[in-house]
Formats: sequence, C-alpha cells, structure tokens
Amino acid sequence: MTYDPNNIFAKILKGELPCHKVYEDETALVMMDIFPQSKGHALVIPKASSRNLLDADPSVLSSVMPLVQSVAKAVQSVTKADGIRLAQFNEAPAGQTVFHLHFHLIPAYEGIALGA
Ligand code: DGP
Repeated sequence: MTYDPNNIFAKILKGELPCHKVYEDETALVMMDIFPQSKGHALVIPKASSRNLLDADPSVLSSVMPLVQSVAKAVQSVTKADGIRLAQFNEAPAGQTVFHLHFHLIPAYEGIALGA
C-alpha cells in the first residue's frame, strides 16, 4: 500500500482545503471531525506522509503520542465528557476511509452510546 499525496488530509495540511483547526505545530494538526461520532470529536493528524500505523516511522509515533494525550485532556476538559475513546484504523477492512495517519479522540457521555 502506498501513500497518496492527494488524500483529503494531505490537502488540508497543505491548506488546499478548509478545516476547523484547533491546534497546529511543526509536527501535527488537530481539527474537529466533519462527521463527529459525539460532541467534541477531534482528529490528531501527524504532518508526516504516513498512510497509517502500519506505514508510519516510529519517530512519528513517539512525537505524536504526547500530543494525543494533551488533546485528550483538553477535549475532556472542554466537553466535560465522562470518558474519551482513542480510535485509529488501518486499511479499509478495518474501517480506514482517509489514508493519512490520524487518531480519533471521541468524547463519551454517560447514558449516550457510542458507535462500535
Ligand atoms: P477513518 O479514516 O475511518 O479513521 O476516519 C476518517 C475521519 O475523517 C472520519 O471520521 C470523517 C473525517 N473526515 C473525512 N473528511 C474530512 C474532512 O474533509 N474534514 C474533516 N474535518 N474531517 C473529515
């Protein structure tokens, strides 16, 4: 499997498509998911050109995971969620639809079921 430099997230990272950006630094961008699974669903997107976890350089993972944790805490603080689901999909059979590495942070609320 190869990396398509024209995938939607690559275009967002290049500024060719809009997004609801909540954070950006030299290594990653954080934006709100356009199809949220719950209120406050955010995506952490490393800027490196990785298709997914199977393709990513370990250095990308080690630099992004502290940001994933920071964003999880920020999302929890802002939404007052009762829990946060971290999700990440690799290849279409596993549910990946955008083929640029990203991490979902999905707030969970007592009494409101999240999708599988
Ligand atoms: P997946 O590849 O299944 O891990 O999920 C991709 C997610 O990206 C999905 O929740 C919907 C979201 N998404 C797709 N296109 C766009 C877009 O153009 N902008 C934003 N903000 N999110 C998008």
